[in-house]
Amino acid sequence: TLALKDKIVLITGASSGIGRAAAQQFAEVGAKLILVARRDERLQALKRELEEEHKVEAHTVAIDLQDLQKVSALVPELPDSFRDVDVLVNNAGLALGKAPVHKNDISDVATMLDTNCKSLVLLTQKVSEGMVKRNGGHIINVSSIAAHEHYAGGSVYCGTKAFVSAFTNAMRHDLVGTNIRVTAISPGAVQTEFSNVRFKGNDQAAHSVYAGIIPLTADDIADQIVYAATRPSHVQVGEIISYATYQASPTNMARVL
Ligand code: 8X3
Repeated sequence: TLALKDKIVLITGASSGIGRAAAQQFAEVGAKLILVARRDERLQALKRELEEEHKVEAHTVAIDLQDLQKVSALVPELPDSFRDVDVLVNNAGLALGKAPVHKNDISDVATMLDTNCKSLVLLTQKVSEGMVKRNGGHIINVSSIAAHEHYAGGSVYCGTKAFVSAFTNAMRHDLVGTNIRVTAISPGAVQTEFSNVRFKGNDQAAHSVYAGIIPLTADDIADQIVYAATRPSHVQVGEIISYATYQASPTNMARVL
């Protein structure tokens, strides 16, 4: 799509899952990528792949998004040719554990709040400053169906995603009257490393999340992100909520396959 040719797209959590798939799909349509994640080796491999296969430029930033000083410094430290971000994809986020509220692990709680909420707010502030000056841009926040439908063992994760959705909708008010678009993408069951992270390497627990259904894929969600980003400039997609077909909520899946 011509609309994204040479546009600068910054993606957090770009080394795996939805973020990685989004980087590949944006590269396919000729965007320049800023890839942000912790794992530098994976970022370097992805950068090489995108540059070789799609002939686009990519810049990597290997930081832990929990480090708010590094998040603050991210935009000022970008090379000049990457500084004017056109599309910000706040994709990085995680769930840790499924503890009930009276047993929440406070260190897990802090990691979820820092990554899913605090760092997203800070990076959005830093990138949107430039977007407001240039009067244009698109902020795409990856939320979850967990923002809308809450479940036992998800008090903090669901809370962080409800935050992401509310933050997204409120900032649309702040930015109304500008050419900046604001979108939330709220997926259901997507098979990525999400559940391996949530269950801390208990692969059987992770696997059972998707048992008996055909889960969404990272590419399915990347497709929605690129869809939102490629609408004509007068069209602002507010939110895309999607489920696996054999899923009706985070906890209601027909495991019949
Ligand atoms: C999606 C995963 O289990 O909260 O974020 O629906 S879940």
